[in-house]
Amino acid sequence: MYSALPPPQRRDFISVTLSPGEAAGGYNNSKAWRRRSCWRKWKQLSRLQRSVILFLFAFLAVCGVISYTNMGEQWKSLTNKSSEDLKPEPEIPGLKPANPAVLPAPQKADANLGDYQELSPQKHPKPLHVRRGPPNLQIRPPRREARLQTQDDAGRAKEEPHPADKEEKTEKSVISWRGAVIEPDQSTEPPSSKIKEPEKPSSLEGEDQKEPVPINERQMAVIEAFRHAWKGYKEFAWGHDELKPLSKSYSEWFGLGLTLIDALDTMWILGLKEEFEEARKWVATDLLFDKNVDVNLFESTIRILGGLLSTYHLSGDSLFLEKAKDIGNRLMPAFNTPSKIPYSDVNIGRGTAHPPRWTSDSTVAEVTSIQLEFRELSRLTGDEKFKKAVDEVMKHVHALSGKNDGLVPMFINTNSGQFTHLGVYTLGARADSYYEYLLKQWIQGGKQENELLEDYMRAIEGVKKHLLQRSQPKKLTFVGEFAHGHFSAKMDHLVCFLPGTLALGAHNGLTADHMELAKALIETCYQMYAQVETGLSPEIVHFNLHAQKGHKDVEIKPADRHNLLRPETVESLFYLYRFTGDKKYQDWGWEILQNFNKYTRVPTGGYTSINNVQNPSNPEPRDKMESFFLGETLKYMFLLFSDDVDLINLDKYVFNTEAHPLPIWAPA
Ligand code: DMJ
Repeated sequence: MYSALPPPQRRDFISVTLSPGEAAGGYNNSKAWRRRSCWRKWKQLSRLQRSVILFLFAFLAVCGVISYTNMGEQWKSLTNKSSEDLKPEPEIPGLKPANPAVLPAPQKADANLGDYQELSPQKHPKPLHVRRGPPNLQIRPPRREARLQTQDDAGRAKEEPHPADKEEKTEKSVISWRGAVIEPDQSTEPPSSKIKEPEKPSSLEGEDQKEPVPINERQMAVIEAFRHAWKGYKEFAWGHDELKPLSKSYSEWFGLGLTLIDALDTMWILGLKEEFEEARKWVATDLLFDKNVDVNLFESTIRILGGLLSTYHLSGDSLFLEKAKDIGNRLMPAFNTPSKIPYSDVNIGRGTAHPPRWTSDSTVAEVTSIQLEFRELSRLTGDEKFKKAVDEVMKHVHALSGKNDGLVPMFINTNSGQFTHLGVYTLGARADSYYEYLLKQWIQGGKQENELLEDYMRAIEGVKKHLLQRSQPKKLTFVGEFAHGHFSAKMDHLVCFLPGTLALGAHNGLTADHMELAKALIETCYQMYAQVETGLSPEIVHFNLHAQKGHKDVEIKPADRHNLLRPETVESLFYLYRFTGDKKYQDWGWEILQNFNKYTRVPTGGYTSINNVQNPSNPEPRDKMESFFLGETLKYMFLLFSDDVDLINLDKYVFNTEAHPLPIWAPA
């Protein structure tokens, strides 16, 4: 019998066996029988017994009514209280951000509360607030109104956990560079390779409610410079890629409003809400990616995808995430190559990709400096395909032969997947951000992906072994190039990202000598400005290896004496100032800003690249303002002059190579 029965489908079933009599008896019959027997029993009781029972019933009924009324009162007050807790904070006039941020979902606050209680049951649970108005930023818009809001928040802040409690939580992962070799924190679980749930923008996760540091005069000067640049762009190039400030027109590269998108998060950080609002409207109505246009994968990733993602994080406005998803998807055909090393160009309207016309190579920097953005896009959308595609590139390059002590050649073939043009090693154009992204991906992923760290550490050793030299007469440490067995004392201005990256690594627990090297190199980058007639660096310098009377350390060839308003030196000054607090870095940045104002500012609006940094009386304006001047150079200037470490906190954000801050993922 048992074996003939089908196996139970679920473990929690209940079987009831009815006896034939019960089954046949029927429900009504048995109920009537029970009624009759109760009545008979009641009749058999004495009068006293009946009275006692009736009295007990009456007493219980009265008690029941009283306790019901009390519970009702309590319940009413409880529900009133919780709905007050959930009521949005009163809005403070003038404090609304340019775009109201997406409000945090109440259940998210609940979830946080749960985590918090679980982690530290001895601490008071955080009160549940659903905030309106400006998003609770880890960066705070540096505005006067923001300060007013913080005063208003003061009472509320009392209810927040003590900052020391928070420090206690983060202490483990923040390791100072000071003091020899410091092991990175490896105590947390490796990040899951599977993306599970879409993430929320980081603006909604901030806890900080400290008093914002007031902006100072130098920061005001940056705001003024930005406004001047923006005035030119708005008047003569609105919605186009780049401003041509002298001819009062514009140039088109992708036809996607490159300057506007690159500048979005800078406006947010500088607190320029009117400008931000106007630009946001353009993104909402005019930024359309359904265009038959070829874009460069790397440039559109770092500027457009990166700019949209960081603006989404800072503002909490889902418009930017929607646009980021759109462009991200349209760039994916680039990865359809035999080797999975992406092509350099994609037609975002047609969904086709191809290498440049003259070669099937991509540059190494291009294919290895799109990872921060695509990985973040996967995290936000829950769609793994973006991360998978770019991680595959990194894994492939990690395993590839042809490196020289961790230094990579400049080109990689999209068919074979092999490095090409072997034998030339530089930290400048075509390789630069490969090194930068090794470190930054490692930081982004919570310092768990050891291959990235390995490659980075090996590469820096390679730099020390093959590319470092000292100039004469000032003995400046510089990074040259190595071509087919020969050292060349040539250094691109692009290489000046390196001091900042080294300092960031040291701050994240890598060896203290990286910080020493960073300090030496930033001095050199500063000298690339200071030793030049206009106080502005050329695109490329050659260092003197031998002392010669009347010669400076820095030599400039006629073809290299242009300046494109590039950010790398100010970028590194910012990192160095953040991590050392040495004011000289701010002073150097201030000199550079003044020289930009002196030689590149166009009176009718905008700034221009120049052709000759050696001729103060005629620096030969080139009539072009690159989008990175607003996206990077002015943003890093503003951050450099700030003393507020929470204005883009470097333990919470990592900048992409176009200065767009993306959140560091919490360890799994
Ligand atoms: C920017 O687009 C990025 O910083 C890139 O990594 C290098 N070139 C420019 C700025 O110089």
